[in-house]
Amino acid sequence: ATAIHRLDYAPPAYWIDTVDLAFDLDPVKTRVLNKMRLRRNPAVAPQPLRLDGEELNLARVLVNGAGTSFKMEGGQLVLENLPEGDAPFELEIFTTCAPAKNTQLSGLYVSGDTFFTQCEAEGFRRITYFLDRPDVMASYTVTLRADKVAYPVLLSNGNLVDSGALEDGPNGPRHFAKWVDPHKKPCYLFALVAGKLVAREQKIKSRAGREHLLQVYVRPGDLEKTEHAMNSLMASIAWDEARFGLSLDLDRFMIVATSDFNMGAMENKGLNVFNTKFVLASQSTATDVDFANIESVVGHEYFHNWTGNRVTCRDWFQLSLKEGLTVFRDQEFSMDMAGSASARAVKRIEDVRVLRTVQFPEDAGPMAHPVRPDSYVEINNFYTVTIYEKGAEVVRMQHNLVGREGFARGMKLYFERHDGQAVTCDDFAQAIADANPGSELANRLEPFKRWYSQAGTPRVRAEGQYDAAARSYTLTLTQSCPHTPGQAEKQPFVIPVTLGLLAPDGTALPLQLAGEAAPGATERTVVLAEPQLTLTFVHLDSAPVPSLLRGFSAPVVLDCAYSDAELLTLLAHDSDAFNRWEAGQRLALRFAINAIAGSADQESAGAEKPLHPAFVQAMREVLRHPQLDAAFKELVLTLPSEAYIAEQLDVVDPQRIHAVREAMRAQLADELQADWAWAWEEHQDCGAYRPDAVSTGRRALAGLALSMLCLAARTSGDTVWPGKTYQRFKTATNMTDRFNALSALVSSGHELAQPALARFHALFKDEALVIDKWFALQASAPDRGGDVLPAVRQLMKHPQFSLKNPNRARSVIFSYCSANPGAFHRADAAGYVFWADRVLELDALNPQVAARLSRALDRWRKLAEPYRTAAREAIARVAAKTDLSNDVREVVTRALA
Ligand code: B3K
Ligand code: ZN
Repeated sequence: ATAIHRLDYAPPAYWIDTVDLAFDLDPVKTRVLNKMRLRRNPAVAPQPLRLDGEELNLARVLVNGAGTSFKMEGGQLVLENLPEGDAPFELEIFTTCAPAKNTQLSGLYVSGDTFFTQCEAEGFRRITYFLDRPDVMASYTVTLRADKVAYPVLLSNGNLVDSGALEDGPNGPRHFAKWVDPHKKPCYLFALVAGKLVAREQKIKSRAGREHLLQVYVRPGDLEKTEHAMNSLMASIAWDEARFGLSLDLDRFMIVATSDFNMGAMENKGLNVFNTKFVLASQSTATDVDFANIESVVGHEYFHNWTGNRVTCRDWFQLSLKEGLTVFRDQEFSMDMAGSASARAVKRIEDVRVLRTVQFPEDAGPMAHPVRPDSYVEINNFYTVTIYEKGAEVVRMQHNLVGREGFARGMKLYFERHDGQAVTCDDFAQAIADANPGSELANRLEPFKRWYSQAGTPRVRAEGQYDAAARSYTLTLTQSCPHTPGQAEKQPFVIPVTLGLLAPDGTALPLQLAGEAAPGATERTVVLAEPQLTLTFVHLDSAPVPSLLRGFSAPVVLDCAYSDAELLTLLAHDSDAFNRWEAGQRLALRFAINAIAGSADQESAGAEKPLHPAFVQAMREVLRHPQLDAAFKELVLTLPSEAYIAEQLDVVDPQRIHAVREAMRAQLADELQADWAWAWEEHQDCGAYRPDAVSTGRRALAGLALSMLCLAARTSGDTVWPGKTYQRFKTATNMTDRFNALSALVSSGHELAQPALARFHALFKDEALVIDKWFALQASAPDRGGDVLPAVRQLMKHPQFSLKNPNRARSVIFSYCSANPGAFHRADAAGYVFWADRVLELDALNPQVAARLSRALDRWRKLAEPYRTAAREAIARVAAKTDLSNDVREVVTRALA
């Protein structure tokens, strides 16, 4: 497979104006009749028509109703003898495909007797021959024909214009449905669904006065679990109208859930297809996190209706145009839904935590790529945290540089200019800047756009100098960016740094720069656009504590030589909740790193107490704080993850990191035992279940308290708390409390964990999404003497395990390989052997899922021996397989490069 380059983009040689598709749906052999009206693109020199196709059986090709010559070249159908001139012509293509055999879940496939499609990025070519590229936008008419008993519901994009009975077939009555999509779209937004489904329905009237029918389709029996998804959809519609003036442009908007899905959900025009995980929720089967995820994913897919569908991507290199922007929009939606300033900060911290633990490593590893990549082999490998989450940060910086109102103006201009078009990341940034002349963004647009073109996480070094005689404080900010594959030299980034200064007693100081007439506000945003920026603040009576990068104002690593005392001041007093949390994380990280370095020549790192008493006391004060919200406390009292600690080190010994972090957890559990008991009593009762921000935070803190109390019991031999936890597990009235209690027993390794797991399974054996949790919890349990890998192998033999179902495969294999470093990185290399076997096994079934798993060893070069050599051997073993998919091939090739 060869790489595709962004600079090779050329407009299509033909346009497809209309597509009329007729499907005879049959799991074994589905017939697809595709009638298109095409015309040459007058802007491009005359050339043959090359249509993409994959795993199709071609039966017939007609041009303007007559047979024509064609040839196959590199999988493409090539037509050379087309009518000359610019007049439209008809092309009719008849093919068949085999949905039941489609284990890749791309194109047309069957999930539990229901037909689904997934076309983004390049699945449409697995349905019919087509110009499978996002800049070809056509009007679609779709007719679905199928057996009526097996497939009573027939759905496609747009409006249902006709339906009725057909002549009986060999299996009895047949019927049809005809759908017309009123909007032009690229083929990746095409969808059909056919099967036995039921729908929750809701009629709404938009602000604009238009009536719409909303439907959430699920399997019979799941209907009562769709209320939250429907509420989230209605909230999304209202939010987009209120915040951006964007209304629903369809009479009917449908969501359909499937349990076999490669990712979270898909924004097909008017017919979103969702992983059941992001639709189905009831208080007894879904956790608070599930409820929040559903709200956010329903919002995300809905927001794509404008950012992605009405304005789409010119080519797949521009993927972040729609994904980064839409993630930014769903993040803002969740924050606005959460309400309070504190709840917004909690969401911000959670988002940054994902960015730093997943995207920063990606940006420092072999798969590093710019937000707008320059090349790829397999586009599916580029649906990454860089495109999505870093892309959202790049949009967020633009938002912050022009302000909330300015950004809304920019969005308006973007749609005025580009509605109905397929455009680029440049077009987006240009619109935001043009709507805000004179703004920092408009003044520095070209250098700002390096965030799109340069990979790697910039580092900002901050050095402060207090001059007592002059009563001034000089802050020097210096930026740099490490090399990334193919990009040795980096130009300076435009880095907005939001900052404040605190007096030693924690009060916020008014900021006045030398040369300014009067003191200003206590917070401002400076822009670091050159390699270095020096700021002198005046009229300061003592050395201030700088609070930098507030709200995580740019996706960078901030290096600042804070003293412990300064960090404790920020933790206790910073008015910026993000930096308050960050100060605690920095302290914890510092103790972790010291303990890891110190334990280098010791037998067992776990025997120490890595945390300083002042830190433990500060944690106690946060935990007991009368004003802070429970959700925020839970975040502060959660230690940085093993993955995040690993990211700070040049050489990574996963076992040592695991041991040190466990020792830190045990210390917090032991030394704050009375405080955890207090926190549990204070927060364990949340009344009737509601998944709102306040009660979610209370349950999270109660859950953390319980797990700490079980951990403390492990050292002390106490049986009271494990007993209470088991009781809680049995009597809980919602999944959050029940699962937190179960996790507390499992993660403390208490003997009650086994009976609890068995009971949990018995209770929920028919709830697939809960069984996924049951598998995942065991595969991600803390390793004790290498016991997790055998348990994982055993789980794979469980009758409910299946490699073909992505959710199930992820719950066992990914939970172990990607989310349990202490268990996965074994000195005997057995974890890596397991990984390589699973990558190869999965690749034969589903390359997209296999390629995700293949990334688990991305950071092998940083590993200490013996892990490093063993990991490389495992990757090399995968790479040695000759018939790998492009997907896995690209990942392992880059890993070894
Ligand atoms: N756009 C889809 C992702 C498609 C992934 C294809 N491999 C979901 C989303 O981002 O909303
Ligand atoms: Zn998306």
